Amino acid sequence: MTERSLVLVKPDGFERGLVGEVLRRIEAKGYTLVALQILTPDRDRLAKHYAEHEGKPFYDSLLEFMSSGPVAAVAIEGVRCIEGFRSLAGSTDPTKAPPGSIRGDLGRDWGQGSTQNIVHGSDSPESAARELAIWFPELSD
Ligand code: DAT
Ligand code: MG
Repeated sequence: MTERSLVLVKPDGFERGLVGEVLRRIEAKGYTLVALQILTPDRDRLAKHYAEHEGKPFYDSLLEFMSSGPVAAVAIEGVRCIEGFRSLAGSTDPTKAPPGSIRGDLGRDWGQGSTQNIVHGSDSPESAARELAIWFPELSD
């Protein structure tokens, strides 16, 4: 079934000029780009986006990092693209993420307070719907 997912190229990826590389991998996989926006997210938006992590030790530094500069927010579409993009991204810790994945090929641990790992991808259909409404309200019915 065709579905949509939210991808973010985080400030570390944007600063390193990796937006094109991430989009290239999404398109090479065969997913469609539905919407794309460059913006520096404010803390209100990030608090909504990362509500599940509120209260965790890395939460404050995560919001600090994510609001530190421009990100590319991308709505993608394709059959099983939620699961598929998570696979393209690789696991959360870029040191352990497998080579071949975005995080495994392009990310590393910089020793910061929150893990910097190039990309975000929605982790379930429920998360995708919730997150797309936060970043692309105009796409919602
Ligand atoms: P993912 O981005 O793989 O879905 P997540 O939702 O568990 O991972 O966490 C959101 C982001 O928060 C993650 O991309 C990097 C950061 N993070 C997660 N766990 C962390 C930890 N234990 N220490 C530092 N940063 C962490
Ligand atoms: Mg997550």
